[in-house]
Amino acid sequence: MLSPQGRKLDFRLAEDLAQYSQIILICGRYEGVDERVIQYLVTDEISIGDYVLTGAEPAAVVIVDAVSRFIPHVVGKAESVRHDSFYDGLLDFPHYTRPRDFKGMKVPDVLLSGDHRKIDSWRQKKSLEKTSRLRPDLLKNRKFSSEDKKYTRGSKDSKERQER
Ligand code: 4GS
Repeated sequence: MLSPQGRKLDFRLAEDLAQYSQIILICGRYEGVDERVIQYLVTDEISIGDYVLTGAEPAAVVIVDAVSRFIPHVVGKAESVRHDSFYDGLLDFPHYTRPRDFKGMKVPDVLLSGDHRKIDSWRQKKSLEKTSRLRPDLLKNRKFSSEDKKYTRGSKDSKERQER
């Protein structure tokens, strides 16, 4: 059942749910669902965030979308799912498409170099920088490689700033 008192949805829960062949999502409206339904029928309560909807249907849509990406072949490349935000504990790196130059804003040269080791290392660096700037909480329990450490200086400061 979808409910604000449930376990908060994140990528881990979405991936877990993708293992089931069937899921029934129960959506309450207004005051919710009769307590006896919850007691006798509901196995899990899931929340999509700390706010109250008038009906849980949009929350069900969110679950269907986030869970189905973990089902093989729903997303064309399994690799994209693995490289998405959160999956390796980091936010996604920036993406670029054509044209190479848009009003003077250029696609970084490294991405056009064809050197895939350099590209991977640039992406890792950008992911770490972005995560440390926007979501330092995600880095709290991370084991950093020595290369990682170069990119995340200042993340402790931004964490402290956020907590204040
Ligand atoms: C949520 C939520 C929710 C609660 C449905 C009041 C109508 C409403 N469901 N995550 N009754 N947040 N449900 O607000 O899942």
